Amino acid sequence: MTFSFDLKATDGKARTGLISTPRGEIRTPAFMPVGTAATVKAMLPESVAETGADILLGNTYHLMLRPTAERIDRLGGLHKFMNWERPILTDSGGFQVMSLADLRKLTERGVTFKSHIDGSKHEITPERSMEIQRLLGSDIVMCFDECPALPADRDRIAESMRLSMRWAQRSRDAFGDRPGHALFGIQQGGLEEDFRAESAEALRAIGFDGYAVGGLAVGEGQAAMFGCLDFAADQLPEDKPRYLMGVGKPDDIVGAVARGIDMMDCVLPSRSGRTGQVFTRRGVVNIKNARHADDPRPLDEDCRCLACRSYSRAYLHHVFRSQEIISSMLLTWHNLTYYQDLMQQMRKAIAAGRFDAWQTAFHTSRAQGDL
Ligand code: PRF
Ligand code: ZN
Repeated sequence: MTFSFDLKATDGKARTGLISTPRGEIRTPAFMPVGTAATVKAMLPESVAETGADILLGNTYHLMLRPTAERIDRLGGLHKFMNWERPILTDSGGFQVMSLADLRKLTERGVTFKSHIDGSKHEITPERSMEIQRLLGSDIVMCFDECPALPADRDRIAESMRLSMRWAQRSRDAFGDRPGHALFGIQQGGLEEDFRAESAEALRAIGFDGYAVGGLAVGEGQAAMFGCLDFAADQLPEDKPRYLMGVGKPDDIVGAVARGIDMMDCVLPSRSGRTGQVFTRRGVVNIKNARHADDPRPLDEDCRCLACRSYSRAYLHHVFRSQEIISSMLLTWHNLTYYQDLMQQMRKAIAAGRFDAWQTAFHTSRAQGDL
C-alpha cells in the first residue's frame, strides 16, 4: 500500500479530503498534536486517539539527542516505542535547532550546534535528517530547511529560501524511494510573493508527496500571515496535501483552512493545558481565575471530553491551583478534544458546501466571550 491523497470536496478555497497511509487514514483538514519527546505531554496515546487525532507530530531534534534515533530504531521504531500505531509526521530538525540549541553554525553543508540538554556537539545535514527520520520510522518525513526569523530584509530571505531549496533537492535525493512513506517539501520566502512563487516552483520541479508552508507564524502577526497565505497556498499543487507548520490558535486554524490549508500542528492546545488556558466554543477561559472556584458547571457544556463530562470548573480550578498532575491531564484532554472537534466541524461544513456560514457562526459564538 502506498501514500495517497484524495481530495473529496472544496468550498471556496477550503478543502476536505483523505490521506491514506499503510498505518491508517488521515482526515483533512487535520490537526496534529505535538509529541515532541515521544509523548504528547500528560496524555496516554489511547486518550490522544480518543480525542479524534489521526496523526501525531514528532521531532528529529529532540529524539536525536535523547534517546537517539539509533536507540529508537533498535527498539523497533518510534510507533512501537511510544505505543502509537497510527501515522506520525516528523519535523526535520532545523527549525528546532534555531529556536533551542546553543552555538549554532549554519553552512551550505548543514547546521552544527550544541545540545540544549548536555552541551554535546551535533550536526544535522539534509542527508542526516533523512537518515534520522528513517530510523524513527516516520510516515511523513519533512525536508531539511532553514526558517529565518521575521522581520528580515529581502536579501536575507531570498538567500535563506534558496539554501532551503538546495537542501530540498538533497533531502529528496537522500530520501530515495520508500513506498508507503511520504516526503514533504517546505516552501519558504518570508512574506514576499515573488520568493514564495520561486520556492513553490523549485519544490514542484523536484516533486514531493505533499507541500508545507514554512516560515510563517514567526512573529509577523495574523493579518500578515493570512495576507501571505492568500497567495502562498495557491502556489502549491492542488492535488497534494498542504501543511501549514506550527499553527496555531483556533482562529488561525480556521483562517488557514479558509485559504486552502489541509494540515496543521501546534503545541498550543497541549501546552495551554498545562498552563491553565482552556479553549472553548465561547472563547478562552483561564481556569486559574478565582471566579471558577465555586462554579459547578463544566468547562464547555457542549464538549464530549472526559474533563467536561465528569468534572466541574470548581474541581479543575482546585487541581490546577494545587498543581495536581491530573490538572494537566484533564485540561490537555479537553483542549485536544476541542481542536479535533473544530477540525471535524470544518470537514463536515466543507463537505456540505456551507463553510462560509460555519465560519460566521464560529466567530459569533466566540464573540460572546468568556462565560
Ligand atoms: N520549518 C520547519 N519546521 C517548522 C517551521 C518551518 O518553517 C515552522 C514555522 N512556523 C514551524 N515548524 N522545518
Ligand atoms: Zn471538554
